[in-house]
Amino acid sequence: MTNDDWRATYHLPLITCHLPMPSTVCTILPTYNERDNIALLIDGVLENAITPHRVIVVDDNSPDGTGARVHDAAQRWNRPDAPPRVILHTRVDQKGLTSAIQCGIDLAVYTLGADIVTWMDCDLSMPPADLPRLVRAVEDGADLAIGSRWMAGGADVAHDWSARTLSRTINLFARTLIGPYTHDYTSGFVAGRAAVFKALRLRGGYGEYCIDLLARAGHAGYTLADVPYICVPRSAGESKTGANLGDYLSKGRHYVSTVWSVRRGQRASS
Ligand SMILES: Nc1nc2c(ncn2[C@@H]2O[C@H](COP(=O)(O)OP(=O)(O)O)[C@@H](O)[C@H]2O)c(=O)[nH]1
Ligand SMILES: [Mg+2]
Repeated sequence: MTNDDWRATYHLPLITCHLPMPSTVCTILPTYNERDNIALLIDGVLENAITPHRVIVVDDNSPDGTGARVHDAAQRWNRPDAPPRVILHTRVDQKGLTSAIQCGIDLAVYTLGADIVTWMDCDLSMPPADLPRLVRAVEDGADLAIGSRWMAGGADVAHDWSARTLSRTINLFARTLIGPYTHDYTSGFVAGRAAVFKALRLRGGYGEYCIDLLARAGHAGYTLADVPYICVPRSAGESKTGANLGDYLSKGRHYVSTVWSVRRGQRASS
């Protein structure tokens, strides 16, 4: 007997239930020498997940053995009868943060069919417990959600006064020149709809890619939502961009020139 036969025989009303399908989320974790952070981060992301959630680690063949730690985590999380939740993608012939994130996005969107893609640093400075709030913001209608330090509820307790002042100043400059699309153009803690990444590819170097992506997305009419979070100190290992005033000033110079070129691009296209 089919369902319809049962209904006809017992005069049952037809009840249709429209439950929203949960989004499938894929988090890209770009790593270079994050041996002592990566397993904790993978566990944190998957334990806090609010929807079907997978992790892709894009590791540039880290000499410290990060890949082996990911392999161990995959053994714990993956089941033979289900799609893998932890995927390790090792690159041997390419290096760099922007291309690593883009590589992960391509795998997530075009190979795994993810609805929402997120990424974050793998030093535990961006708490994985905050990730669901970014995912929720996208599920609630934003095209991109940005973990933001420079707004009410957000903060940076990882860096000293000079680095914080420089970051705030650059963000003020970016908001003034590019537009008030976000409070944290240099965030690097992002979640977004797959459709956005089908339309926009990452470009530019470390950190600059984030200014460039958020500016182009805002200018193209996508909805950006800021989600406050508190950036905490790196848990273990070393920063790849350096942590002294000279390093911050050098980063700042690249950020300022990116803001200028984005602004010029906006003017040329409008
Ligand atoms: N795959 C890959 N990841 C990188 C590379 N450089 C940095 N990362 C990762 O990018 C993230 C940000 O780097 P981090 O050292 O935290 O920079 P900071 O936040 O400026 O101090 C971390 O997860 C790094 O492991 C790279 O060349 N390739
Ligand atoms: Mg970091």
